[in-house]
This record gives sequence, structure tokens and C-alpha cells, in this order.
Amino acid sequence: QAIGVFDSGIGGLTVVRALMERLPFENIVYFGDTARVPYGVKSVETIAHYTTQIAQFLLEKNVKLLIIACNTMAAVAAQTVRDMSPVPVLDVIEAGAWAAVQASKTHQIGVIGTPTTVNSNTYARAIHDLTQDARIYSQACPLFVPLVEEGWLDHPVTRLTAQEYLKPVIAEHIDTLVLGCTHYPLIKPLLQEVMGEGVKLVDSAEAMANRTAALLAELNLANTSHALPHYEYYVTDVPVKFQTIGERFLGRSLSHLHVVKW
Ligand code: DGN
Repeated sequence: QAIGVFDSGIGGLTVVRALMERLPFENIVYFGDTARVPYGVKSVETIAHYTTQIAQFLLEKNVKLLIIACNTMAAVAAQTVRDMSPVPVLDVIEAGAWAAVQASKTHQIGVIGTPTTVNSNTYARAIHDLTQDARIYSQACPLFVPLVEEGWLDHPVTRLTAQEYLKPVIAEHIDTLVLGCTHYPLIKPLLQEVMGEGVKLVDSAEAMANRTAALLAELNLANTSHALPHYEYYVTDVPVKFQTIGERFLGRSLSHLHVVKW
């Protein structure tokens, strides 16, 4: 049985990459809703509706675990998925919040993400559930997604954009910053430079891979076979430059691609 991972588009491939590195013997089925991305600016009702449709698709593939790789979907529709799923559900926000609380000494934590993620306050709530004395500073960074997809990972425009978005966050003297969007791990070095060495960056993709490894061990669901794993990718559209961008996110070649027409 495979792990089902889904996202609003291409971004969740950063989570797949982290899973492949952390759990090299697990089969993975990925679903990216490339025809309807971006979700980051859509209404809660629409995102919940799309999310249910995708979760259903993966459950029909008989997955043993569902992973909501997209922060935007996790922010507004995680409960909807949990309510409908007979298999365990993990989401990046829960994983990122946990990792942030572990990493932070002062519990002054910054969170960056899409406007929907930030406006939902889901990270703040998840962090407060873990530690009540935390102070959270959130900042929406809507321009990062297109900049990353453009491949401007170390580009003056991206640096300037980051400096502008992060100025108020830096002023709050946080010691930990959560990268609350699938795309941000690709600009982690640039964000680290802008934030300064004293701030720890929490990559929610890595946090998710660690959380998945722990859950599989706990529930005895880990794949015991050491055969080469099988990876499959489903998307709702193959947009321009999909292969190039996808492979940049995944860090390896992308084959076994299927297009689902909805
Ligand atoms: N995958 C989305 C997220 O992690 O928030 C970013 C892409 C989008 O829907 N805008």
C-alpha cells in the first residue's frame, strides 16, 4: 500500500521529496490539482470542496495514509478530510507547528504562508495548542509562489521581495520562522540570509517527513519490503513548464505521470 500525498498543484512535491529521502522504501501516490491551482486566494468552501474530491480519489487508490501537503488546504480543510477518511490523515500545519515548538527557545515564532493560510490563523492555533505561552507573528507572502515557480531562487527581485515582507517579522525578534507553504523550501537559503543566522527556519516538508516516519513506526504501517519503491503522479493538467518546475521541486526526474480530467 502506498502513502497518498496531495496538494493544490506542484508544490507538494517538496513534501514528496522529503518523504523519499526520509522513507526510501515507501510507495507514494501524488495528486496535484494543477488545473485549479492556486488555492491560496480561493474561498474556504471551494477549497474544502476540491480537497474532498482529491482525498476521495486517493482513498479509491487504497492508500494507507493521507498526507495533506498543501498548507492552504491544511489550513481550511484538514478536518473535512479527517471526517471522511478511514485511514490516518497527517497535515503539514500540524507537523510544522510541532517542529516550530521544538525548535524555538523563546516561543516567539514567525509564520509565513499564502494569504489563506495566514488569515485562517491555523498555525497560530496549532502552536497555541502545544504551548500556551507562544507569541506568533504571521505574514502573508503571496509573491513568493510565482517567484519560486519562475525559478528565481537566488535572484535580486526575490531577495528584495523577501526583505520587504520580512521586515515586520524581523522587528518582532522571533527566534524561529515556519516556512508555511510548499514552495518556500526552495528559497530557504535566501530566506535564511534575509532573516540572519540567529533565526531557525522550520521547513514544513521536512517536519512532515519526520512525523510520517514516526506514525508509520507507531502504527506498524511501514513497508517492510526493501524493493525499489513505486512512485506515481496524478495531475489535473499539464501546464507549461510542468516537467521542469516539477523536477526542480522533486529534485529528481518525474515519470509515471497521469492526467485526470475532471
Ligand atoms: N501549495 C500551496 C501552499 O502550501 O500553501 C501553495 C500554492 C497555492 O495554492 N497558492
